[in-house]
Amino acid sequence: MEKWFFELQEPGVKLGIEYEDKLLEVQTKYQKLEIYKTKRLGNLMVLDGCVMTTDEDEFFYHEMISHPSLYTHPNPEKVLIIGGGDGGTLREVLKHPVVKEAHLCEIDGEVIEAAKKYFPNLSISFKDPRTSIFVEDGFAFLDRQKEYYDVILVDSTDPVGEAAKLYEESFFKKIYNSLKSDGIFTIQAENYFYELSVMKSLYNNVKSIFNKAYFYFSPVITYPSGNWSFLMGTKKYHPIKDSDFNKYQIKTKYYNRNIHYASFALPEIVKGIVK
Ligand code: AG3
Repeated sequence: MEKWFFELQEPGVKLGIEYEDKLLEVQTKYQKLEIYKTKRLGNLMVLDGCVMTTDEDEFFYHEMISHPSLYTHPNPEKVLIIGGGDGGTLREVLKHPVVKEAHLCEIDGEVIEAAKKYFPNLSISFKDPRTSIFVEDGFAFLDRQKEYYDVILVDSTDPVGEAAKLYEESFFKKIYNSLKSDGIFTIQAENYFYELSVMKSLYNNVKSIFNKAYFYFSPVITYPSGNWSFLMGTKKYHPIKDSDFNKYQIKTKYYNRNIHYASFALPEIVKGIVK
């Protein structure tokens, strides 16, 4: 008997992934966490019914949420990740030899524990000596860190439920205050095929705090529409003019210099929501 996991990605549209075993199903304090061993995509993590990551396609998302900011900032020594409990973003951040401190602030400790057990390839950097992990709410955490970080990355779930507040203006104000005067931040930003209005309000919220905001894009095979967006807010630097690829090389599967430049090209329908 075939066993399938389905995510209802949009009314009338489901993504199906065939699996061999369900490895975990728990209701944590914050969300329902499921892990599957799939036939084709390695292990799959699901939160509240939504695909978070799979072993096979995780690199698109984790490389692309990290490297554009880290190659735009000339010296990203102190980096904070909010969310990102699976460790994939942390692993990418720590590929940069200039990073001295990588802080991960994840509200749900059970996601971190599940990643250690079921996603060794993602959670590998929890042990890195440059890593500090904080299991707490990002809002409260940011209040204690004034002008401390060079880069902040927000690697969260969709803007519903507990995570909705991570997409609001008041949160971006806190991020702004926790960044140094030339800091950069990037947040995962849904997709323009189904969620253009979400992207529009996110853009407006970021733009009202940071004077510069730039969308960029990447495929992520298992996410709604298969094409994902990220939004970068910067205090000073420009992702095309200021990015520097000569400083050092890192090993990636998707990201490179030309992908960096190309990813910031705006489709016509997105041009309509930015100013
Ligand atoms: N964070 C963004 C996941 C959004 C996926 N949405 C969905 N499947 N409906 C992923 C966290 C991975 N570190």
